[in-house]
Amino acid sequence: MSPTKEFRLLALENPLLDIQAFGDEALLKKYDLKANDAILAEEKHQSIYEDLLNNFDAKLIAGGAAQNTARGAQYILEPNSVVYLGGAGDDKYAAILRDACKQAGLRVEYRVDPKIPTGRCGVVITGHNRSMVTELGAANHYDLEHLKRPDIWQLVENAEAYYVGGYHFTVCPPAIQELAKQAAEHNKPFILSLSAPFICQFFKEPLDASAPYWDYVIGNEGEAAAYSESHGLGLTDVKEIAKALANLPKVNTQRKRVAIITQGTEPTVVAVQGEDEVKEYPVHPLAKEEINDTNGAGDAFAGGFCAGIVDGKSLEEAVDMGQWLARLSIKELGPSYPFPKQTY
Ligand code: 26A
Repeated sequence: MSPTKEFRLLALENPLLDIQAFGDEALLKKYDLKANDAILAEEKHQSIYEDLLNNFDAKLIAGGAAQNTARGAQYILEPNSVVYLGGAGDDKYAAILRDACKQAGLRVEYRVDPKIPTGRCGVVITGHNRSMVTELGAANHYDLEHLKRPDIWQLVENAEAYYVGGYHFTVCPPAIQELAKQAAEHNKPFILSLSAPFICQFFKEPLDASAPYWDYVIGNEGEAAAYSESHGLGLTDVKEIAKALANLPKVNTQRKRVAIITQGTEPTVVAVQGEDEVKEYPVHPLAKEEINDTNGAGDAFAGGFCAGIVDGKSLEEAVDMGQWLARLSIKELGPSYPFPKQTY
């Protein structure tokens, strides 16, 4: 890939503002939340945002999983390397997001819906866990029309790699398929994150429709387990699940699929299509007292990994870049990266 070209990586998903606070068991119980999960808000969750802001000293932090990844990749790559697409409102929260992305040097092209509020994600931190409750708002209205707008489509055609956050399966699967096909037709890498167990369980159909296009599929141990269960694989071993993912049928036969499964502090598992051996890469150690919170750690891993792939690094080095960026993000509050910038 050409290092002088601009906006080589194009990412798509749901821009959200995180309303993040340190909470406790009682708060999780009040809203019927698991300690480590990501869900869409239901009626019973409606008051959590005000509750976090008023009673738990919540902070407003730029979020949206793939937007975090896009900021992360841009953190490592040359200026003007990454462009991010998604739906937002025209309000205070959108302004905060735009500002954070601008500071990170990330170009955003939002589909703006002035009538609908920007999406928000309540994040409850307890220990090393994070529980997320999302109200998608304007992010839920992203559409194919925006993707196909001539100026946006030009960015799509210009890009040399695509990253899609699996959370977007709840929003606009046709847009995901368009990017997937574009990647396969032009032999560009298509990178997908499984994002959350509920995507594997309840959005199986659009997920499976995109699977033949995955050149890289990234997930964590919980998502791998949910994938195995919802697809009747009968596998519980993470290495075996990674192997199964790597060997699913594939459209672009010029690239072997790679499945990457992170496991928190346990080694990152990497399986390559057609290869018997599944590799394990230990994570970069981090002292307990250096941990701020794990919100966005997986997104940061994906950001570092994408930067490596876009820059033509080896698989091993791309994994190392992912682990490096995840470690940096865990030391920050929320899905953020340290400034002044550190270099890989
Ligand atoms: C559709 N859903 C549920 C979501 C999300 C989401 N990003 C997009 N769509 N639910 C949580 N997040 C984001 O995940 C990040 C941590 O990985 C949060 O905004 C948080 O920044």
